[in-house]
Order: sequence, then C-alpha cells, then structure tokens
Amino acid sequence: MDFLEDLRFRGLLYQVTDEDELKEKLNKNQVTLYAGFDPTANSLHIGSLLPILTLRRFQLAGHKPIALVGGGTGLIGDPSGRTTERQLSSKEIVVDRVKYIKKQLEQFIEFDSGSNKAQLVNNYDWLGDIKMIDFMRDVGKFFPLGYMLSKDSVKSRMEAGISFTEFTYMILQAYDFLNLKKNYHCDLQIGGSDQWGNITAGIELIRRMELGQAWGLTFPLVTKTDGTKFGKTESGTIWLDASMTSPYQFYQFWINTDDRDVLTYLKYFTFLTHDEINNLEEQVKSDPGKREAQNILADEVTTLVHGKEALESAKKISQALFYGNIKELSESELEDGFHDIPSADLSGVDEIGLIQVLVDHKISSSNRQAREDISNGSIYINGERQQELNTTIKKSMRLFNKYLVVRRGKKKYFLIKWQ
Ligand code: 485
Repeated sequence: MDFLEDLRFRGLLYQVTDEDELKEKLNKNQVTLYAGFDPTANSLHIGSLLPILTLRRFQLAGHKPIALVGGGTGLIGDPSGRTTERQLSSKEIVVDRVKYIKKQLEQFIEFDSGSNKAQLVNNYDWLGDIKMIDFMRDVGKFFPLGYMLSKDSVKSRMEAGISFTEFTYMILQAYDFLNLKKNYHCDLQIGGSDQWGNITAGIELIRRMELGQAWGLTFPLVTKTDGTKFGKTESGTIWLDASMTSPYQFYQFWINTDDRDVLTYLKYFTFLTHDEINNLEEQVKSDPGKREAQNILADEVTTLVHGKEALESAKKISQALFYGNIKELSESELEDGFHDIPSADLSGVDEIGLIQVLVDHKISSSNRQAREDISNGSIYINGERQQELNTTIKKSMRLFNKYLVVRRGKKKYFLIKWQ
C-alpha cells in the first residue's frame, strides 16, 4: 500500500505541504526526513512516542530518518503550543538530558545497519558556534517581521508576552532544516501539529536561499475523548524511562484506554495491520466488555517500549491485583503494583488489632462497619480472607518483613509498611 495512504488510514496525516509531489517522491525514491526533540526533561514521554514511531514507519518503508536532539534549541525554548514563557534550563542540565534522550531514541529506530540506517544529530553542533552578526546578516534577512508575527506560536503570545529569545526560536529550527537539507539531503520534516509554523518556516528559508524544495508533514495532537490531557494521569506524566514510570504503570495507562479512543491509539501506536485493526474495531463494537482492543494495545506498546519480560511482569502484577493473589508477587513487583495505592507507615508498631487498622486508615468507615466487613468476609490480608473479629496483625504476617496488603471487597486496597 501507498505509504502516505497508510499514514492516512492511521489518522496520522494532519497537514502536508504539496501532498501529490511528496507522495510521488516517497513512492519513487528513498527520502531522508527528520523530526526534532528538545531536551526539556531527562526522558521522552508518551507524547514523543508518536513522532518516534512515525520515524520508524518511514524507516520500515525504506526511507532514511534523522532524529535530531535539540541541544541548541533546548537552550532557547520553543514557544509553540505554550501560553507562557519557558524557564531557561542551565547548559549542564541540557547536556545531561541530551545523553538520556539519545539513548532512548536508539531503542526505536535502526541506527546500525541497512542502506537506510538512521542518523542521530545534535543541533548544538552547528547552532553552538554561530556568530551573532553573521547569523543576523545571513539568515535574519530572510525573515520578514510580518511573516514571523503571523505565526500562531507568536500571535497567541502577543498578549501574555514573548521574549526576543523565544520569538527567534523559529529561525533556529528553520536553520536546522536548511542545514540538514544542505548537508544531509534531508527533504522532509515531520512533527506534531504544533510544529507546523516552525516546519514551514524552514521550507520557506530553504526556498528563499535557493536550495530547492522541501516538504513538511504533521500529525494531529493526541487527544482523549474525556477531555483530559493525553499522557498524564493523576500521578503525573507517563515517561518512557522505566525508572520514571514503571512498566506496570505504563501498561496500566494503556489498559485503561477509553473504548472511544482505543482504535485511534491502535492506529497511532502499534504496527498491527489494517485487517488486524479492523477486526479489533469489530470486537469493540460487538463485545466491549472483553476489552480485547485495550489488551492488545497495552501488550503491543509495552513490548515496544519495555520489552517482553517487562510486559510479563506488568501483566502478572495486574492479575495479582485483580484476583488478589498478592503472595505471588516478588518484592519489587509488589512495590510497583502498590505505587499509587494509599498507604501508611506503622514503623514501631509491632502488633495491632485488625479492626483498629481498618478504622484508623478509613478502610472501613466505622468500628461497626469494620466488624460487619470482617464478618461478611470482605476483608483480606495478603490475599487471605479474614473472618475472625479479634485478629491481631503480627510481625510474622508481613510480606518481605515490611508489607501488609489489606483489601476490602473486590478492589479497595491499602498498604501498610514498616521501614
Ligand atoms: O530543528 C528542530 C529543532 C528542535 C525541534 C524540532 C526541529 C523541537 C521542536 N521545536 C519541539 O519543541 N518539539 C516538541 C518537543 O521536543 O517536545 C515536540 C512537539 C511534537 C512533536 C515532537 O516534539 O511538540 O509535536 O513534533 C517530536
């Protein structure tokens, strides 16, 4: 199938310059393309996954991706899609982040072999040495003020304010494209829809400097039907780094996808075929309760980002929490699974009555309720049902010498720790 048509099926085509020409070019030749990632944190997050996977789709179709890390632009700050000025990051911090981000990118795109192996570049390598006067003479002249002011990233900030620093960001990104066109034969830049202004600024600069034609392609911003922000949960951003968001939390994020979003995400974030995706669409319609599409989505994306083993462990934790067989978890699996669950530290307390625990930590709403909960069999300790009203929590009951998992009913968990 035509490559752009695959992107269209997946809902990944938002804006394209000269679509017909680009289509022909992609069908005829190997095209070098790039996407840029600014080092704004120590890890990429699932928002960056879409551009990374799109680079990979291009590579699988025979094209040559360049992943650009913004070691230079990261020192300036892109105003696109932001309502307020960014805090400048220190140079040391940015240098550090670049290292982490490079490592992560290498996980998703083939950098080592093939005629279309990817390249990793850092724009600090060319932006870092630019002389101010030269830059203003050689590049600045191609940027009429009216053109710059008409960009959304600037227009939307006229009220709230924008510094000269962020105002000039688009010129740096345009200069990157120019440089990659000149030195890497890069003809296409891709990015999220917030990048359209910066991408077209580059195309325009290339044209004005008579370096020929270049193309741009954006994909939509990922949204959630319930109106909340994609990639964030109550406990924060979903990062790609396993030490910042554990594979279990990552898996849970995808498993919890709304029925109304799951098809969109399967198209965006997996490499399943159109037939496989269409089948899952049928399943969501005919048997939504089974959550087959969510299961496949979570399996696919977790494997892609964290590997098979981490997926198995994430599923094991999920199962244990669902069925209550807590004792099957290793210490780290238990810690991972209970990361976001209410807890209390009872260090120094060797023994305590079960009823008191239930009342103290509001697991049951009152003394009377606690007794009732125990009698009717809805209280579990470490997965075992407790029906004795006078049960005492003893040291010997602790898992790994420091945890006690209390559950009320099917789902309500509470963790007690001893340090
Ligand atoms: O030459 C370039 C230099 C820097 C950039 C791109 C080209 C980075 C770009 N300005 C940017 O800020 N990108 C965002 C980032 O780094 O987090 C996100 C975009 C998103 C998607 C992704 O990068 O918000 O839409 O393009 C790759």
